[in-house]
Amino acid sequence: MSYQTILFGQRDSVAIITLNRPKVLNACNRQLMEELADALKTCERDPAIRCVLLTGAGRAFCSGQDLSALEELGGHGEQLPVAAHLRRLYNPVILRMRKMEKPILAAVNGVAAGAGMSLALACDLRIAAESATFIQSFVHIGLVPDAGSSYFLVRMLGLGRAFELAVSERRVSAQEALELGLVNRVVPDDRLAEEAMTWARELAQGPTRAIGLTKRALNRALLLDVDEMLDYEAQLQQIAAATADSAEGIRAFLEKRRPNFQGR
Ligand code: LHQ
Repeated sequence: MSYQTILFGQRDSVAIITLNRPKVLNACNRQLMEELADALKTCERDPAIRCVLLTGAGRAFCSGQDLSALEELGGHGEQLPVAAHLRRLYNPVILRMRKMEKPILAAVNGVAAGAGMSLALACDLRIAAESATFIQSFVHIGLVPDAGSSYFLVRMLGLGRAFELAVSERRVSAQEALELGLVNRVVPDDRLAEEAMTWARELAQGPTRAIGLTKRALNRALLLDVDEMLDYEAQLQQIAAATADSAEGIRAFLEKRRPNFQGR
């Protein structure tokens, strides 16, 4: 599939997906969501890809649903089939991101608004430029958080702070997002691309299976009781311990050298 609304490249086992509609701050229309889903499918399936880096072209990360393209949904006013649109285009992308057993790093280069903020939160890690901002734009237009924003916010912030953010018109700065735990790192704007790539490369050189299984564990840890979780950890460890990378990690430790993981 050739893409018009995203850029898709690969460097050093890192797939780089750039949302690319800069004139509308990378707002999501139907085509962008379909292309993003397709690119994520490739990332999932290609064993040579061991980390995904998601970023935006121009001055924004993503401004959420393209509000000038609502006619693509078909219908209007009360008849606007928003639920069907979310289920068809957004929810599969968010699920794919959470279920992909590879690390996904968001390089948040500018504003992340509405479902654009949801996309950033659906990544495993976030590095933000100093000037990046985060807005739960939904409430500004009389809507509720979607594309996973309510799920992620309440888990990352706790109930009180999630509610405050979801119903406020406030833009959260990168620094505040760091203090709240919404992003992992903040770097000067002109360092973002390089720092993000360095981090993505490090992640791509890791034991990919163990990292993927860790993601599976943390997804489940949000839902299970401690006894069930202990058992689930034991199951996952059985799988991880059988990987070539685990054998290499143990061998490298005993030989006092750095491991050379192959992602298997
Ligand atoms: C845009 C957008 C945009 C179109 C900037 N659409 N053009 C909802 C409904 C249905 C189904 C599925 O899901 C959803 C989920 C959602 O995501 S709802 C939330 C949708 N997003 C928003 O409400 C955010 C709207 N944008 C803004 O509030 C501002 O643009 C932000 C705060 C992001 C950035 O502000 P500024 O830096 O001041 O930029 P700007 O407003 O001047 O935008 C630059 C251009 O981009 C401008 O076009 P123009 O022709 O005047 O240069 C905007 O119209 C366009 N743009 N976001 N979502």
